[in-house]
Amino acid sequence: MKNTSISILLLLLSVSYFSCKQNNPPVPYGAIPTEHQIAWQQLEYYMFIHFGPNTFTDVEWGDGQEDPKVFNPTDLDCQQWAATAKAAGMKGIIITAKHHDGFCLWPSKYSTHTVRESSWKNGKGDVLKELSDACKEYGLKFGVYLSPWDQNHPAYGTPEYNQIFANTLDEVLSNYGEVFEQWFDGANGGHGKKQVYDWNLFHKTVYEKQPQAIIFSDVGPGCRWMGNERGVAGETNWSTMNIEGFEPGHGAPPTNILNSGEEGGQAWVPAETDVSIRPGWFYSPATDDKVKSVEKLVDIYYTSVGRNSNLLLNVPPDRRGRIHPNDSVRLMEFRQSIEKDFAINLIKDADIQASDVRGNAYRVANTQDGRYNSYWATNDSVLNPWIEVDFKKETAFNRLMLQEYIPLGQRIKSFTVKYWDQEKEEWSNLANATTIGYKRILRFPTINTARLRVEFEGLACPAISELGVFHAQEFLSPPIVDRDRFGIVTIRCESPDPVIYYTTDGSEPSVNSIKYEKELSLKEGGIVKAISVINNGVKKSEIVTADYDVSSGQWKVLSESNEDYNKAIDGNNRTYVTIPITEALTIDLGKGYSLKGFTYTPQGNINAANISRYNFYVSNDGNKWDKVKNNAVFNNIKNNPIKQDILFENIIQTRYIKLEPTELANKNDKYVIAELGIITR
Ligand code: FUL
Repeated sequence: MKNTSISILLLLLSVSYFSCKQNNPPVPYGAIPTEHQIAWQQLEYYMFIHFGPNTFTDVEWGDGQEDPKVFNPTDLDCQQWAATAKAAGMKGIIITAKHHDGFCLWPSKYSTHTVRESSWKNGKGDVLKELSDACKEYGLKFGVYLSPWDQNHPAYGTPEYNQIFANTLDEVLSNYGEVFEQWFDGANGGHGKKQVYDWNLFHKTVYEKQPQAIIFSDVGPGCRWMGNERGVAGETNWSTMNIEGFEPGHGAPPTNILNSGEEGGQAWVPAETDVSIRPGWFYSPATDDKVKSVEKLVDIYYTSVGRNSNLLLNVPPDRRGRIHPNDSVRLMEFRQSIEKDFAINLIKDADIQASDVRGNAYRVANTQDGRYNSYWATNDSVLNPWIEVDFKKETAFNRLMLQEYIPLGQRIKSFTVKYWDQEKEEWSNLANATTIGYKRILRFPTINTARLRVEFEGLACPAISELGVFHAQEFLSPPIVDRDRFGIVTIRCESPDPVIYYTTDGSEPSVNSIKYEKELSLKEGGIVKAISVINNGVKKSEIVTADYDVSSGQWKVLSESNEDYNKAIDGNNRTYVTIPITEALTIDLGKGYSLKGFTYTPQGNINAANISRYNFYVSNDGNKWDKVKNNAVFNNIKNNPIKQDILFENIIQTRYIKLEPTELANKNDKYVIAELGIITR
């Protein structure tokens, strides 16, 4: 059997060698990238910085009415941001020069809500100047985010605003050197004031001042949002999409299209994955212990860079104006972890053959040379070729990396990975996948084999730049801590056979802490920190922190009693209740509490009918109600549906609470609550 396949292979190779030797490059297929888009794609990974008044006021969307004096970093150090980005392996930094509150991080002459009006440096500071200088010093690209939605500018909602926004853009793009990416936010949660944006004017302004800049928005034209803020690009991810007739924000194609792009789409608009290292985009001391784990970040790397998308990872500076040590340490661990995964390309010493090769300049060895610009290609008519890798000995691996030569367009529609099964003496399926694009990395359980084969299905003859096979480390999963509504805490771990240790006094757990053997009770709330360990601590997981307030065991849902409504207070974020929009959710807490605020956990799905605006009431007898929040906003809940911690201005003594929706993130006649909780601690 083995001999037969080798002879077939030799025959095929000699046929392709003697019969067809096209030495001209393949013709590009479909929409293709500009030289700037190619250079941009090769950056792969860079930093997002959300910084502004929100950093100091603990909100995700400032309403533009905040006192500019609140912006007062005590020790701002943009060099520390740049040094951190560089050490993390990032290629640039994009900063929120102006977020939805309209506050400008430079002393703009088109606004009165800027650093000039703040307390920082007595109004003499300029964050864009400091950051662009630091980026130059550290050899990093510099990019700017400007939100067209502006809740402060008095002209917003009038035709004049478009020119004012264009002037603002012009100012930023003229004064801080080269800008590699111009980030346009499509969000517009504004009530009352509506603005019809003049996108043509905005684009013209960008290209006039920074012709090389890649313009980001939901629909490009330089690169596109990939449809969620969780860090998960489509498994199928075309860099092509139809953008004609669409606009950023409300006029954008559905998020599933943004997520996967479109085969044969008329424009080249590659995906960019923007995601925050913390739950929210802006810094909050409340999230210091909620920085994403290395395991999570590595997963995000595979679902972004590994799926033909650049990764824009947000790292929000703290109130000093520095990147918090929890974030920077995590970034370094993340870099090390990725570098370890890809340290040894196992095909370096392997033999590679292909079923077809265009002329000599396109030989299959080009996929092994570590140079993006040399590639393997087949003759024009060969759309279904294969590559075979012979490691010459049993080799263990669990990652496969492929790169298409994108200057010729995105040509591969799907591919199948097979391994040689020594026992059965046949090729067995390892993975089926769809698109490749600039970079695709497949993950699968570790396999031991001497030979590997990739079969392609092309829309045009394939042009493959690089091939990589790696043996990445397996993580020891961190513990999963759950508490039910009666306050009973259980801890488990998905990796097999670890020992779990935990603390409840806030200290870091280690092998000397309490060993988890049975559930514990935390009725009145508390902090659990846990770690998984194997081999007596030789291998450790990351530490997980779960912070609980009083449990809901004694609570009762009073609204139209239907069993399911209890899912809103069952302590489980994975279950949720749907309630008719006309009905509020009322809860009897069983006794009076001193409330600092409440929490709303939405369903974690971007298309869910989560509450985006609400009224909140309290009562001591369940009859007479006080409204403590009136048509208030759950900021950015549509795109980032995470738990909302809402604080009241004063502590309120109450026994009954009521949440009433006034607007939903997605149109529906029912709304969703995964959990409703209170803040007393
Ligand atoms: C969204 C904004 O509304 C968020 O606040 C954040 O800036 C995110 C990157 O984009 O559209």
